[in-house]
Amino acid sequence: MYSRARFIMVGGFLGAGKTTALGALARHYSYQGKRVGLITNDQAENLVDTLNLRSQGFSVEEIAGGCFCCRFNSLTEAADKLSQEHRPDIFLGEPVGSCTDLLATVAIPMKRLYGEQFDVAPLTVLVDPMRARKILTNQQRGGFSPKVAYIYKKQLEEADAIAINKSDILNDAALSELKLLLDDQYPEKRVFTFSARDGQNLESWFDYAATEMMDWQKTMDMDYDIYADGEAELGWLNSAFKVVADSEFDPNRLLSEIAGDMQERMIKSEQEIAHLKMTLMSGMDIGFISLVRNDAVPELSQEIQGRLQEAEVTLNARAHIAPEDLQAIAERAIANACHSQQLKFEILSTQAFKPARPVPIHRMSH
Ligand SMILES: Nc1nc2c(ncn2[C@@H]2O[C@H](COP(=O)(O)OP(=O)(O)OP(=O)(O)O)[C@@H](O)[C@H]2O)c(=O)[nH]1
Ligand SMILES: [Mg+2]
Repeated sequence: MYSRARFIMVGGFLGAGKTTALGALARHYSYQGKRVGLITNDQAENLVDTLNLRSQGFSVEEIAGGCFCCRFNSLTEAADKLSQEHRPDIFLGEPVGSCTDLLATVAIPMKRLYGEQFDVAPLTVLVDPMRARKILTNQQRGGFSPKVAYIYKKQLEEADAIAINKSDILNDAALSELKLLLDDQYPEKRVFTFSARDGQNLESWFDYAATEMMDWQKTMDMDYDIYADGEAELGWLNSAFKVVADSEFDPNRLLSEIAGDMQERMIKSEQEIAHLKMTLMSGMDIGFISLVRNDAVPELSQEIQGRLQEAEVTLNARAHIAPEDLQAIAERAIANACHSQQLKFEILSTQAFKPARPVPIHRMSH
Protein backbone atom coordinates (compact mmCIF):
# COMPACT_ATOMS: atom_id res chain seq x y z
CA MET A 1 0.00 0.00 0.00
CA TYR A 2 1.42 3.37 -1.01
CA SER A 3 0.97 6.56 0.98
CA ARG A 4 -1.15 9.34 -0.47
CA ALA A 5 0.50 11.71 -2.91
CA ARG A 6 0.25 15.46 -2.32
CA PHE A 7 -1.50 17.59 -4.92
CA ILE A 8 -0.32 21.19 -4.96
CA MET A 9 -1.99 23.74 -7.22
CA VAL A 10 -0.41 27.15 -7.75
CA GLY A 11 -2.79 29.70 -9.22
CA GLY A 12 -2.54 33.33 -10.21
CA PHE A 13 -3.26 35.55 -13.17
CA LEU A 14 -1.51 35.22 -16.53
CA GLY A 15 2.20 35.96 -16.27
CA ALA A 16 2.33 36.05 -12.45
CA GLY A 17 5.15 33.47 -12.40
CA LYS A 18 3.32 30.17 -11.83
CA THR A 19 5.53 28.07 -14.12
CA THR A 20 8.67 29.63 -12.68
CA ALA A 21 7.50 28.98 -9.11
CA LEU A 22 6.42 25.42 -9.93
CA GLY A 23 9.86 24.77 -11.47
CA ALA A 24 11.46 26.00 -8.24
CA LEU A 25 9.08 23.88 -6.15
CA ALA A 26 9.78 20.80 -8.31
CA ARG A 27 13.56 21.29 -7.97
CA HIS A 28 13.25 21.72 -4.23
CA TYR A 29 11.28 18.50 -3.73
CA SER A 30 13.50 16.60 -6.20
CA TYR A 31 16.59 17.60 -4.18
CA GLN A 32 14.85 16.14 -1.14
CA GLY A 33 14.61 12.84 -3.00
CA LYS A 34 10.88 13.11 -3.70
CA ARG A 35 9.40 12.16 -7.06
CA VAL A 36 7.55 15.02 -8.72
CA GLY A 37 5.03 15.06 -11.58
CA LEU A 38 3.75 18.25 -13.17
CA ILE A 39 0.47 18.95 -14.92
CA THR A 40 0.15 21.97 -17.20
CA ASN A 41 -3.11 23.24 -18.57
CA ASP A 42 -4.40 25.50 -21.31
CA GLN A 43 -7.34 26.17 -23.56
CA ALA A 44 -5.38 24.79 -26.54
CA GLU A 45 -2.33 22.61 -27.18
CA ASN A 46 1.26 23.63 -28.04
CA LEU A 47 2.28 25.03 -24.69
CA VAL A 48 5.40 26.99 -23.99
CA ASP A 49 5.06 26.02 -20.30
CA THR A 50 5.18 22.29 -21.07
CA LEU A 51 8.30 22.72 -23.20
CA ASN A 52 9.85 24.87 -20.48
CA LEU A 53 9.26 22.38 -17.64
CA ARG A 54 10.22 19.34 -19.74
CA SER A 55 13.45 21.07 -20.75
CA GLN A 56 14.27 21.28 -17.03
CA GLY A 57 14.07 17.47 -16.90
CA PHE A 58 10.67 17.07 -15.19
CA SER A 59 7.85 14.66 -16.05
CA VAL A 60 5.03 16.78 -17.40
CA GLU A 61 1.53 15.95 -18.62
CA GLU A 62 -0.36 18.62 -20.55
CA ILE A 63 -4.12 19.06 -20.46
CA ALA A 64 -5.31 21.10 -23.40
CA GLY A 65 -8.78 22.11 -24.53
CA GLY A 66 -10.13 23.74 -21.37
CA CYS A 67 -9.30 24.55 -17.78
CA PHE A 68 -8.87 21.97 -14.98
CA CYS A 69 -12.45 22.52 -13.80
CA CYS A 70 -13.91 21.79 -17.25
CA ARG A 71 -11.47 18.91 -17.83
CA PHE A 72 -11.54 17.43 -14.35
CA ASN A 73 -11.46 13.86 -15.69
CA SER A 74 -8.42 14.67 -17.82
CA LEU A 75 -6.75 15.99 -14.69
CA THR A 76 -7.20 12.73 -12.84
CA GLU A 77 -6.23 10.75 -15.96
CA ALA A 78 -3.05 12.83 -16.26
CA ALA A 79 -2.29 12.10 -12.60
CA ASP A 80 -2.87 8.37 -13.23
CA LYS A 81 -0.56 8.43 -16.24
CA LEU A 82 2.19 10.13 -14.26
CA SER A 83 1.59 7.63 -11.45
CA GLN A 84 2.01 4.64 -13.75
CA GLU A 85 5.24 6.02 -15.16
CA HIS A 86 6.89 7.63 -12.14
CA ARG A 87 4.67 7.18 -9.07
CA PRO A 88 5.18 10.80 -7.93
CA ASP A 89 5.05 11.71 -4.25
CA ILE A 90 4.05 15.22 -5.25
CA PHE A 91 1.85 16.41 -8.10
CA LEU A 92 2.17 20.04 -9.08
CA GLY A 93 -0.65 21.57 -11.11
CA GLU A 94 -0.69 24.86 -12.98
CA PRO A 95 -4.21 26.03 -13.79
CA VAL A 96 -4.86 28.44 -16.64
CA GLY A 97 -4.09 32.01 -15.55
CA SER A 98 -7.60 33.29 -16.35
CA CYS A 99 -9.20 30.54 -14.28
CA THR A 100 -10.85 30.89 -10.88
CA ASP A 101 -13.32 29.04 -8.61
CA LEU A 102 -10.64 26.35 -8.26
CA LEU A 103 -11.57 25.53 -4.71
CA ALA A 104 -15.14 24.47 -5.55
CA THR A 105 -14.40 22.92 -8.93
CA VAL A 106 -11.02 21.24 -8.45
CA ALA A 107 -9.73 21.14 -4.87
CA ILE A 108 -12.94 19.99 -3.14
CA PRO A 109 -13.85 17.42 -5.85
CA MET A 110 -10.28 16.11 -5.63
CA LYS A 111 -10.61 15.69 -1.88
CA ARG A 112 -14.16 14.30 -1.95
CA LEU A 113 -13.70 11.91 -4.87
CA TYR A 114 -10.02 11.02 -4.68
CA GLY A 115 -9.22 11.74 -1.05
CA GLU A 116 -7.70 8.27 -0.62
CA GLN A 117 -5.15 8.95 -3.33
CA PHE A 118 -4.46 12.65 -2.81
CA ASP A 119 -3.77 14.95 0.02
CA VAL A 120 -4.74 18.40 -1.33
CA ALA A 121 -2.45 21.28 -0.35
CA PRO A 122 -3.70 24.81 0.32
CA LEU A 123 -4.14 27.02 -2.72
CA THR A 124 -1.41 29.60 -3.22
CA VAL A 125 -2.20 32.39 -5.67
CA LEU A 126 0.76 34.32 -7.06
CA VAL A 127 0.68 37.95 -8.08
CA ASP A 128 2.90 40.06 -10.29
CA PRO A 129 3.34 43.08 -7.98
CA MET A 130 3.01 45.73 -10.70
CA ARG A 131 -0.21 44.26 -12.04
CA ALA A 132 -1.61 43.66 -8.55
CA ARG A 133 -0.99 47.27 -7.52
CA LYS A 134 -2.74 48.61 -10.62
CA ILE A 135 -5.74 46.32 -10.20
CA LEU A 136 -6.10 46.77 -6.45
CA THR A 137 -5.86 50.56 -6.74
CA ASN A 138 -8.23 50.45 -9.69
CA GLN A 139 -5.83 52.25 -12.05
CA GLN A 140 -7.73 51.56 -15.27
CA ARG A 141 -7.87 48.08 -13.74
CA GLY A 142 -4.35 47.38 -14.94
CA GLY A 143 -5.37 47.75 -18.58
CA PHE A 144 -8.21 45.26 -18.26
CA SER A 145 -12.00 45.56 -18.26
CA PRO A 146 -14.06 45.38 -15.02
CA LYS A 147 -14.99 41.78 -15.82
CA VAL A 148 -11.36 40.67 -16.17
CA ALA A 149 -10.57 42.57 -12.96
CA TYR A 150 -13.45 40.58 -11.35
CA ILE A 151 -11.67 37.31 -12.25
CA TYR A 152 -8.39 38.66 -10.90
CA LYS A 153 -9.99 39.60 -7.58
CA LYS A 154 -11.86 36.30 -7.29
CA GLN A 155 -8.53 34.48 -7.68
CA LEU A 156 -7.23 36.39 -4.67
CA GLU A 157 -10.44 35.91 -2.69
CA GLU A 158 -10.30 32.12 -2.91
CA ALA A 159 -6.59 31.86 -2.12
CA ASP A 160 -5.44 30.27 1.13
CA ALA A 161 -2.20 32.18 0.67
CA ILE A 162 -1.25 35.06 -1.60
CA ALA A 163 2.35 35.14 -2.78
CA ILE A 164 3.82 38.44 -3.92
CA ASN A 165 6.23 37.13 -6.55
CA LYS A 166 9.00 39.10 -8.33
CA SER A 167 10.08 40.77 -5.09
CA ASP A 168 13.37 41.51 -6.88
CA ILE A 169 11.64 44.30 -8.85
CA LEU A 170 10.20 45.99 -5.74
CA ASN A 171 11.77 48.48 -3.39
CA ASP A 172 10.81 48.45 0.28
CA ALA A 173 8.24 51.25 -0.06
CA ALA A 174 6.46 49.57 -2.97
CA LEU A 175 6.42 46.25 -1.14
CA SER A 176 4.94 47.84 2.01
CA GLU A 177 2.30 49.60 -0.06
CA LEU A 178 1.26 46.35 -1.76
CA LYS A 179 1.17 44.45 1.53
CA LEU A 180 -1.12 47.15 2.98
CA LEU A 181 -3.42 46.94 -0.02
CA LEU A 182 -3.65 43.15 0.29
CA ASP A 183 -4.14 43.34 4.02
CA ASP A 184 -6.92 45.87 3.55
CA GLN A 185 -8.76 44.02 0.76
CA TYR A 186 -7.95 40.41 1.72
CA PRO A 187 -7.50 40.55 5.50
CA GLU A 188 -6.23 37.55 7.40
CA LYS A 189 -4.76 35.82 4.38
CA ARG A 190 -1.33 34.36 4.72
CA VAL A 191 1.02 36.45 2.54
CA PHE A 192 4.40 35.29 1.24
CA THR A 193 6.90 37.49 -0.57
CA PHE A 194 9.56 35.95 -2.77
CA SER A 195 11.37 35.93 -6.06
CA ALA A 196 10.67 32.60 -7.75
CA ARG A 197 13.07 33.43 -10.55
CA ASP A 198 16.01 34.31 -8.32
CA GLY A 199 15.21 31.68 -5.68
CA GLN A 200 14.95 34.33 -2.94
CA ASN A 201 12.90 33.77 0.21
CA LEU A 202 11.15 30.62 -0.99
CA GLU A 203 11.85 28.29 1.93
CA SER A 204 8.86 29.14 4.13
CA TRP A 205 6.52 28.81 1.13
CA PHE A 206 8.05 25.44 0.20
CA ASP A 207 7.35 24.22 3.74
CA TYR A 208 3.84 25.68 3.73
CA ALA A 209 2.96 23.98 0.43
CA ALA A 210 4.37 20.66 1.63
CA THR A 211 2.80 20.52 5.07
CA GLU A 212 -0.16 22.86 5.68
CA MET A 213 -3.79 21.97 5.20
CA MET A 214 -6.31 23.78 3.05
CA ASP A 215 -9.08 25.74 4.78
CA TRP A 216 -12.00 23.56 3.73
CA GLN A 217 -14.64 25.69 5.40
CA LYS A 218 -14.22 28.60 2.97
CA THR A 219 -16.84 29.20 0.32
CA MET A 220 -16.96 31.78 -2.43
CA ASP A 221 -19.84 33.11 -4.52
CA MET A 222 -19.15 33.16 -8.23
CA ASP A 223 -21.07 34.88 -10.96
CA TYR A 224 -20.43 32.59 -13.93
CA ASP A 225 -21.87 35.15 -16.37
CA ILE A 226 -19.32 37.79 -15.38
CA TYR A 227 -16.59 35.13 -15.27
CA ALA A 228 -17.44 33.86 -18.77
CA ASP A 229 -17.73 37.39 -20.19
CA GLY A 230 -14.40 38.35 -18.62
CA GLU A 231 -12.62 35.36 -20.11
CA ALA A 232 -14.24 36.03 -23.48
CA GLU A 233 -12.77 39.54 -23.47
CA LEU A 234 -9.32 37.98 -23.70
CA GLY A 235 -7.79 36.85 -26.98
CA TRP A 236 -5.78 33.65 -27.03
CA LEU A 237 -3.21 32.69 -29.65
CA ASN A 238 -1.20 29.46 -29.70
CA SER A 239 0.89 29.07 -32.80
CA ALA A 240 4.01 27.36 -34.05
CA PHE A 241 6.23 28.28 -36.97
CA LYS A 242 9.48 27.18 -38.53
CA VAL A 243 12.30 29.47 -39.70
CA VAL A 244 15.14 28.63 -42.08
CA ALA A 245 18.13 30.78 -43.01
CA ASP A 246 20.35 30.60 -46.09
CA SER A 247 23.29 31.32 -43.84
CA GLU A 248 23.00 31.60 -40.04
CA PHE A 249 20.83 33.87 -37.89
CA ASP A 250 20.73 35.21 -34.34
CA PRO A 251 17.87 33.34 -32.53
CA ASN A 252 17.79 35.69 -29.52
CA ARG A 253 17.39 38.67 -31.82
CA LEU A 254 14.54 36.90 -33.62
CA LEU A 255 12.64 36.36 -30.34
CA SER A 256 13.36 39.90 -29.10
CA GLU A 257 12.26 41.49 -32.38
CA ILE A 258 8.97 39.56 -32.49
CA ALA A 259 8.17 40.39 -28.85
CA GLY A 260 9.20 44.04 -29.27
CA ASP A 261 7.17 44.47 -32.46
CA MET A 262 4.06 42.88 -30.90
CA GLN A 263 4.46 45.05 -27.82
CA GLU A 264 4.65 48.24 -29.92
CA ARG A 265 1.52 47.31 -31.84
CA MET A 266 -0.37 46.43 -28.66
CA ILE A 267 0.59 49.76 -27.07
CA LYS A 268 -0.43 51.63 -30.22
CA SER A 269 -3.84 49.94 -30.26
CA GLU A 270 -4.22 50.52 -26.49
CA GLN A 271 -4.75 46.83 -25.79
CA GLU A 272 -3.07 45.20 -22.81
CA ILE A 273 -0.81 42.15 -23.04
CA ALA A 274 -1.52 39.61 -20.29
CA HIS A 275 1.31 37.28 -21.25
CA LEU A 276 3.23 36.81 -24.48
CA LYS A 277 5.72 33.95 -24.38
CA MET A 278 7.79 32.08 -26.94
CA THR A 279 10.07 29.07 -27.05
CA LEU A 280 12.63 28.65 -29.81
CA MET A 281 14.02 25.14 -30.29
CA SER A 282 16.73 23.76 -32.53
CA GLY A 283 18.10 20.30 -31.74
CA MET A 284 19.09 20.45 -28.06
CA ASP A 285 19.12 24.27 -28.00
CA ILE A 286 16.16 25.99 -26.38
CA GLY A 287 15.47 29.68 -25.71
CA PHE A 288 12.58 31.46 -23.96
CA ILE A 289 11.22 34.97 -24.02
CA SER A 290 8.35 36.40 -22.06
CA LEU A 291 6.50 39.72 -21.80
CA VAL A 292 3.92 40.16 -19.04
CA ARG A 293 2.58 43.70 -19.41
CA ASN A 294 2.60 46.47 -22.02
CA ASP A 295 4.85 48.51 -19.72
CA ALA A 296 7.34 45.67 -19.05
CA VAL A 297 10.48 44.76 -20.97
CA PRO A 298 10.54 41.43 -22.85
CA GLU A 299 12.66 39.05 -20.79
CA LEU A 300 14.89 36.54 -22.56
CA SER A 301 14.85 34.17 -19.62
CA GLN A 302 16.94 31.64 -21.51
CA GLU A 303 19.24 32.70 -24.31
CA ILE A 304 20.67 30.47 -27.02
CA GLN A 305 24.45 30.52 -27.36
CA GLY A 306 25.60 31.10 -30.92
CA ARG A 307 23.85 31.26 -34.26
CA LEU A 308 21.49 28.78 -35.92
CA GLN A 309 20.45 27.75 -39.38
CA GLU A 310 16.89 26.66 -38.59
CA ALA A 311 14.54 26.51 -35.66
CA GLU A 312 10.96 25.99 -34.56
CA VAL A 313 9.18 28.63 -32.49
CA THR A 314 6.12 28.10 -30.28
CA LEU A 315 4.24 31.30 -29.52
CA ASN A 316 1.55 31.65 -26.83
CA ALA A 317 -0.07 35.05 -26.42
CA ARG A 318 -2.92 36.09 -24.14
CA ALA A 319 -4.11 39.68 -24.31
CA HIS A 320 -7.07 41.97 -23.90
CA ILE A 321 -7.82 42.04 -27.62
CA ALA A 322 -9.93 40.25 -30.24
CA PRO A 323 -8.19 36.99 -31.21
CA GLU A 324 -8.16 37.80 -34.92
CA ASP A 325 -6.39 41.11 -34.18
CA LEU A 326 -3.90 39.32 -31.94
CA GLN A 327 -3.19 36.82 -34.72
CA ALA A 328 -2.73 39.61 -37.28
CA ILE A 329 -0.33 41.44 -34.94
CA ALA A 330 1.68 38.26 -34.34
CA GLU A 331 1.87 37.38 -38.03
CA ARG A 332 3.02 40.92 -38.92
CA ALA A 333 5.67 40.79 -36.19
CA ILE A 334 6.90 37.35 -37.28
CA ALA A 335 7.13 38.49 -40.93
CA ASN A 336 9.03 41.67 -39.98
CA ALA A 337 11.49 39.89 -37.68
CA CYS A 338 12.15 37.19 -40.28
CA HIS A 339 12.63 39.83 -42.97
CA SER A 340 15.18 41.68 -40.85
CA GLN A 341 17.43 38.57 -40.75
CA GLN A 342 16.42 37.29 -44.21
CA LEU A 343 14.73 34.18 -42.91
CA LYS A 344 12.09 32.10 -44.62
CA PHE A 345 9.24 31.10 -42.33
CA GLU A 346 6.36 28.69 -42.44
CA ILE A 347 3.43 28.76 -40.01
CA LEU A 348 2.90 25.18 -38.78
CA SER A 349 -0.21 25.66 -36.69
CA THR A 350 -2.38 28.49 -35.38
CA GLN A 351 -5.23 28.57 -32.91
CA ALA A 352 -6.72 32.00 -32.22
CA PHE A 353 -9.86 32.18 -30.09
CA LYS A 354 -11.67 33.53 -27.07
CA PRO A 355 -11.92 31.06 -24.19
CA ALA A 356 -15.31 29.35 -24.10
CA ARG A 357 -17.65 29.71 -21.13
CA PRO A 358 -16.32 27.58 -18.24
CA VAL A 359 -18.63 24.66 -17.49
CA PRO A 360 -17.19 22.78 -14.52
CA ILE A 361 -17.68 19.02 -14.37
CA HIS A 362 -18.15 19.27 -10.60
CA ARG A 363 -18.90 22.22 -8.37
CA MET A 364 -18.89 21.20 -4.75
CA SER A 365 -18.83 22.74 -1.33
CA HIS A 366 -17.42 20.92 1.59
N1 LIG B 1 11.73 39.64 -12.07
C1 LIG B 1 11.14 38.48 -11.90
N2 LIG B 1 10.53 37.88 -12.94
C2 LIG B 1 9.93 36.70 -12.73
C3 LIG B 1 9.90 36.07 -11.46
N3 LIG B 1 9.19 34.91 -11.57
C4 LIG B 1 8.81 34.83 -12.86
N4 LIG B 1 9.26 35.89 -13.56
C5 LIG B 1 9.13 36.18 -14.97
O1 LIG B 1 7.76 36.43 -15.28
C6 LIG B 1 7.48 35.95 -16.58
C7 LIG B 1 6.28 35.02 -16.51
O2 LIG B 1 6.62 33.89 -15.73
P1 LIG B 1 5.84 32.51 -15.86
O3 LIG B 1 6.37 31.62 -14.79
O4 LIG B 1 5.86 32.02 -17.24
O5 LIG B 1 4.36 33.01 -15.49
P2 LIG B 1 2.99 32.16 -15.50
O6 LIG B 1 2.17 32.64 -14.36
O7 LIG B 1 3.28 30.70 -15.52
O8 LIG B 1 2.34 32.63 -16.86
P3 LIG B 1 1.10 31.93 -17.64
O9 LIG B 1 1.28 30.45 -17.62
O10 LIG B 1 1.15 32.47 -19.02
O11 LIG B 1 -0.14 32.37 -16.94
C8 LIG B 1 8.77 35.27 -17.09
O12 LIG B 1 9.48 36.23 -17.85
C9 LIG B 1 9.51 34.96 -15.81
O13 LIG B 1 10.92 34.89 -15.97
C10 LIG B 1 10.57 36.72 -10.39
O14 LIG B 1 10.61 36.24 -9.26
N5 LIG B 1 11.16 37.91 -10.67
MG1 LIG C 1 2.72 29.30 -16.89
